[in-house]
Amino acid sequence: SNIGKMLDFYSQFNPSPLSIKQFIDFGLSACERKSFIFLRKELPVRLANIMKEIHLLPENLLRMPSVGIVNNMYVTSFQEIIEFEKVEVSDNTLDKFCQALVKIRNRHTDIVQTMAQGILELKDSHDVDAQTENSIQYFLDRFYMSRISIRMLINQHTLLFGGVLNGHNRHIGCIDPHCDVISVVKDAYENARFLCDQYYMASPDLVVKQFNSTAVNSGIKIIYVPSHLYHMLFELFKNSMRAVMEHCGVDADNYPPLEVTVIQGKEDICVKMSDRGGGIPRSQMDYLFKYMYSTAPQPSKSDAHTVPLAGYGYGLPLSRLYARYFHGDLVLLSCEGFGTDAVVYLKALSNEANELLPIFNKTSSKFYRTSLPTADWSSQCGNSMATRQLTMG
Ligand code: W6P
Repeated sequence: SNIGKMLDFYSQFNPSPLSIKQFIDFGLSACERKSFIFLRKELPVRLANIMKEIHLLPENLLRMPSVGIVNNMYVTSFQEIIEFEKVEVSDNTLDKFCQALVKIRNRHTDIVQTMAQGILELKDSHDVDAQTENSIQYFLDRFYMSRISIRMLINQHTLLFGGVLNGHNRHIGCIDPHCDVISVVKDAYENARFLCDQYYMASPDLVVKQFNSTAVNSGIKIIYVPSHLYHMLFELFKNSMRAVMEHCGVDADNYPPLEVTVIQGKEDICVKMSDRGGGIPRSQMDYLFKYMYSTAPQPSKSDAHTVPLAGYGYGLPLSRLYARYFHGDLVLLSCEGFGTDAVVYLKALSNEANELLPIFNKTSSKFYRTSLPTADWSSQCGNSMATRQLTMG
């Protein structure tokens, strides 16, 4: 088929990762024509790379209605963009392209929920073996990372060229060249606390510290996408608040505060969030980032006033993807019986903050066909997760 040929063609190319510095330079030169020429190739390449991978999913999952819906949306969006493959570049073309991007962004708004629905459909209809689970984890990390990256490209183009120019705004697209980390910490805290207060009628305080190893304490600034940082911190705050409230009990007179330390290093900026929420045992740690264990039916809309603060939904795995997207990371370290530290690592230098993108190739396709390694460490306790970590090196 024609669409199949086009997918084969575009999936041969590797996506071209951009650094935050390149996004900034691109935004400052602000040539819509250049951006259009780049995106009309790059977007189909990124779409095709991940669409090829959808087809390698375990058949059981591929047959689920929601996964079919997701796939069809990708096909539609892919077709809409390759319409621009060899049109003449006129002002009209550029306008049409912006409109197409907005339409595509809107179409894909609920993809995360739809995909989660597909996982539920699978769990309800089949027994999911460890092999399938492993493939799903591998796929979803790559699928959601691809989605983050495509939305970033679309947001940059539409913000820079789609609307009215706002000269008073220091942002370049969705990037803030002077993103004040502590402001984002406080913003995320306030909004998480609002939810916590609603649910528990109380909330732990926040103590912020900053440590600047390279210069005087003049605030810690980073060139970054504030919405991504906010997303990660809001998620971590909700988890920490829930842990503290559940651990100390809602009738406590006071709660141990959440401590956030923001550290400026030469290479990294670290945001460490410490709670005394009782921690989690090591045996449960890996589950926090597993999509299969985090997929529970959404509470109905009529239950809106009783939704828990943090449901261990896809919040943590997605937050870690946001961190990794520009070569940062999100790491948890817990002491059961005491509390948990979460650290968000960000690249301090914008030229080192490159997009991390999944590429479709022999290695990635092999992953879906390769069986899990058999254990070569004894494990009487049969903790399959811990054992697998060791055997996979
Ligand atoms: C906990 C569990 C958790 C997950 C993520 C972040 C913080 C925390 N605290 O007890």
